Amino acid sequence: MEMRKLFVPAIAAAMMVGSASTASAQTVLKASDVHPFGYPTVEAVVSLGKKLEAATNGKYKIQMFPAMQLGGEKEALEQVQLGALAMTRVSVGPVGPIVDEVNVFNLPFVFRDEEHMRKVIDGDIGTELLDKITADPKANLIGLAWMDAGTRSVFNKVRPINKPEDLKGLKIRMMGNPLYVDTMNSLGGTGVAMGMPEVYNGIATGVVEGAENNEPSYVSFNLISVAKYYSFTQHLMIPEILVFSKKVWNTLTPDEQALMKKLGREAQMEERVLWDKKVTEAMEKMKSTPGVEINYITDKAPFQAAVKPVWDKYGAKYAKMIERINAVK
Ligand code: GTR
Repeated sequence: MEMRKLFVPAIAAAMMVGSASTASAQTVLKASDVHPFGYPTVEAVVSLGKKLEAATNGKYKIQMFPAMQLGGEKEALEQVQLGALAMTRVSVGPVGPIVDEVNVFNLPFVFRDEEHMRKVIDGDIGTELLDKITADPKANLIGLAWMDAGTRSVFNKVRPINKPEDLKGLKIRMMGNPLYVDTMNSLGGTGVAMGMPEVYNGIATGVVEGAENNEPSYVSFNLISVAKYYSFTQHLMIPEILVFSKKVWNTLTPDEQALMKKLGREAQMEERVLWDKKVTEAMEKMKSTPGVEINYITDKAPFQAAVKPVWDKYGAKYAKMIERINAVK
């Protein structure tokens, strides 16, 4: 067996391990996502689970808890750190306060466009930042894969936003990361940190006047029914991340870990195909929903100028990384 193992690729070896242990109990790896089934990030992880089950001959199975069944992303990350969940797909937003290096992706207008962002997460920088998460001794996480979450724009129930001044007096929900609250405050609005489970009611009851997100989330979380003005401010392009529990990871064999990494990379690529379709669907829904008003902003310069204090405050320590991100063509 040892000799044979030397000559077979890691993946085949992992399969052999699986087939040799068909009699033993199946290990259920619990996964979570704030989005429902059908959403690109959820489907990419479900697909990863099917492949994992096949490749290990049923030794492992992924059980998905979607749609905020287990709470928001902060809670999910805590569960993964403890090992109660094997993995979760979250925004880079809530990972920033745990592993500071990834906060570079949370800077407003850091990517030129989505193609640029994809090249960065697929390339050396993406791999390096996943490894930084894994290497962080206090994070207890394994950075497994990136996913695409398009571009975030402001929506609210008061008026369309065409210039930063239009945000004056509006309380806008941001994800729980001080960098985002500062971003909204610099843009002219008032940033309010809140978990996703509170956003719908928050807007409906007027705790905040709006929030910001990509088109699929605006539709999927049904925020479209409480905040009718969607303005393409496109101020943040935050990738999503699939993190694995270090505690659970350490129970996998090296071959199984290699298999998980390979499947993670495949999930990264599969998700974006689903993503592009989802954005088109969401736009159709937004255009066909009575009362929804969409406005495009052709000149982003005033918004980019407004966030200069955020760059002054947070940008300096990422200067080298930002240079490298800019150099990705
Ligand atoms: C979505 C993202 C989620 C979560 C959510 C939010 O776009 O997919 O991971 O970050 O936004 O605003 O809380």
